[in-house]
Amino acid sequence: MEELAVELHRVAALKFGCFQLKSGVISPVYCDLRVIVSHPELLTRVADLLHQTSQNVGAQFSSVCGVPYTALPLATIICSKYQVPMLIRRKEAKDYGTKKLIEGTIVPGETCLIIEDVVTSGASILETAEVLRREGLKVSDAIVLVDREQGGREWLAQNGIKLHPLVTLTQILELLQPLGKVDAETVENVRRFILENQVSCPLEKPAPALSYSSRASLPGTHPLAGRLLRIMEKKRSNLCVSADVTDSAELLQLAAELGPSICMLKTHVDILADFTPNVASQLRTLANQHDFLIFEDRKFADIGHTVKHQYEGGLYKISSWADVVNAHAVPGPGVVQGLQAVGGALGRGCLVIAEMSSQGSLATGDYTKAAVKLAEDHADFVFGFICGHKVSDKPEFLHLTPGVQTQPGGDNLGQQYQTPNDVIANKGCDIIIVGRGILSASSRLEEAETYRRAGWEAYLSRIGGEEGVAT
Ligand code: 5BU
Repeated sequence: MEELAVELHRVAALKFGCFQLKSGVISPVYCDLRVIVSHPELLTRVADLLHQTSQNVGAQFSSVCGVPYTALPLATIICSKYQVPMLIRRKEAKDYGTKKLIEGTIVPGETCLIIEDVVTSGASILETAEVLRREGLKVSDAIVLVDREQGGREWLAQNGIKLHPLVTLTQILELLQPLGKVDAETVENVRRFILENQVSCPLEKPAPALSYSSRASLPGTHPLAGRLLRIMEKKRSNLCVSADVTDSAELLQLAAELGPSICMLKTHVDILADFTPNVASQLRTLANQHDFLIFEDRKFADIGHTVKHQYEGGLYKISSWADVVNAHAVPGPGVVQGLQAVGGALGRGCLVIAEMSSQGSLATGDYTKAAVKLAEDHADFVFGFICGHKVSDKPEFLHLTPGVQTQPGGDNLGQQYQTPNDVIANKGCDIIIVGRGILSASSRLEEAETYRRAGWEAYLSRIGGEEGVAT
């Protein structure tokens, strides 16, 4: 270990002095272990020691994954020398919609060992572990060259990962000081720095969820999403009623009666037996009067050229009265671009269907990720998702969830229900879409109010507020 400490110091992988970190904090020590790639002997020695540690601690594994980038060559040497299959984690976030996140053969159920050069908070290790775990692999141990002792070990332990460092920062100092490589003052400064800069465990302190109204004014929020978020806050409603009726008079009656309780009315205009343009204009009047948005659940899914016509023309002229429409991601960007060519100038907005509530839906995994990317790439027109759980961390995007009833369950044609509390408080979505849960009640208004209250209370519990403080 003494030899290792001296070598790391010699090649300036460890520097002592006064360094400003990315966070702005001044640190008396700087670990730049990337430089070891320029010192093949040291690189091989470190790889050997990492492997030896994995054996000493009895770690069981079938593959090794180095946290990108510094640990990649270390993992490569270990895998090559000791004949262990390697996995490579891709780091290019941009490609995540279309490219694999892990290269190499994944055998779900097997255990992968993580290799890392230096650990501070443990966030990089955990990120890598999460990607591996999502692919079905088990991760229980991480071997690391240097532990900065700033809380990473504890955080990883809470997430089921044992951290095994070759050496800690304190041990390095204890080895270097008697050799005259660092003075007593430096040792003391580093000790104090470690004590005063413990990284708090992100899991213990989740970022507070933003309120609807604060999200309304974010610079990246689409104007229509901003309007919707303000309506939600003003009416204390995250309820969208799915007005799945086949008679126009009933639709208008529903909009008039439930208008004050909802932030949005969802229609399927093509199930109306007696649609006329006058129905659309009366619906518009009611929407303006009661301050809710109209969402035509048309689920466009064709090439851009065709959806332009479907949106603007035909019998329904959807773009002339619906604030919001939705689109499947399956055709690729053209579908959104075609819709935007019509709706963009009218101030309309679009939701991308990232997931569906129906049993056996194919909109999962990489498809969902690609749908999120499609939305992010067209954020000047797409302002959210239809989904069953929160699919994007960007607070500018809204998550709307169909398949909601007070009792979980389903119907006999594959619909699956979650409760308002599950959708809003646990899954982190923003709007509940309720059809039959309200439509089949003897008093639709009373039932709508029950859903509105349930959705709103779940929202308040999510943002950690109480009635009256969600501003
Ligand atoms: P329900 O009566 O609450 O089951 O009606 C749900 C509505 O939401 C209905 O109009 C569906 O067409 C719509 N929906 C859905 O249920 N699931 C989805 O994934 C999508 C839309 Br997209």
